[in-house]
Amino acid sequence: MAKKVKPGHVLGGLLVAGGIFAIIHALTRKAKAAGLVGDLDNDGAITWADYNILVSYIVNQGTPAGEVIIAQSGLTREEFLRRADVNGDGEINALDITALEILLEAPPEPPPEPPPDRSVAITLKNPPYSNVIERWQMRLYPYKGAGSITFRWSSLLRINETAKYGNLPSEFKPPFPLQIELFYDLGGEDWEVRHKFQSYSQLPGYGLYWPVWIPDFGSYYFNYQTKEFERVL
Ligand SMILES: [Ca+2]
Ligand SMILES: [Ca+2]
Repeated sequence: MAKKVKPGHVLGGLLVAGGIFAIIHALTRKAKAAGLVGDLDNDGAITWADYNILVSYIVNQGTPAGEVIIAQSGLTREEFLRRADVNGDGEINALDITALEILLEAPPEPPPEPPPDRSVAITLKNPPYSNVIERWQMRLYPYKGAGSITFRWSSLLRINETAKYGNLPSEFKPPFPLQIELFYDLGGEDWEVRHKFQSYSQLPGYGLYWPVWIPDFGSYYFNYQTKEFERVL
């Protein structure tokens, strides 16, 4: 990081010299905005190096030395002047140094938190009775604690289809228990449960249970052979 140069007293008598450039600047303000205001070395970021350039420019504004600073920036003249007007008031003066200083000393804005993806998707892997099982269905329960009667049904899925539950409300907290039923086709619209299990023994009507839990929101395979959830990458 370049050493910060304090503008201090050197600026006092030099601000008037900016007048002619303020006029030029005003004429070019409509130019298409291309880069970051304040980025005078054109490296894509605002740093103390830009601050030092701005101070040097303002000190030398209206002199050949000022023109050299513009030329060294690699920017077009109008783009340099646009970026040097940090506070956007149409003039380049000490107020822009203050504005740039505020930008530099402000804590960086934390990146916005992406909203959590409150969805669960389960696909079966190695389901049993693969010669006769054609459909499956699943219920997703909201939390590991027993006793909840709130749950989400999947539709009746083909055996290779994924059960998806999107926009789950806040009461759905991982890890999630589940119930699965596997069906075979009786013909017509009739299906018979061939196999079922659940994460709990307590819920009625499900003798089989394996104490396995969907670990989190996200997409998983449930591997019937290992009885584990495998995250879908
Ligand atoms: Ca820069
Ligand atoms: Ca300004």
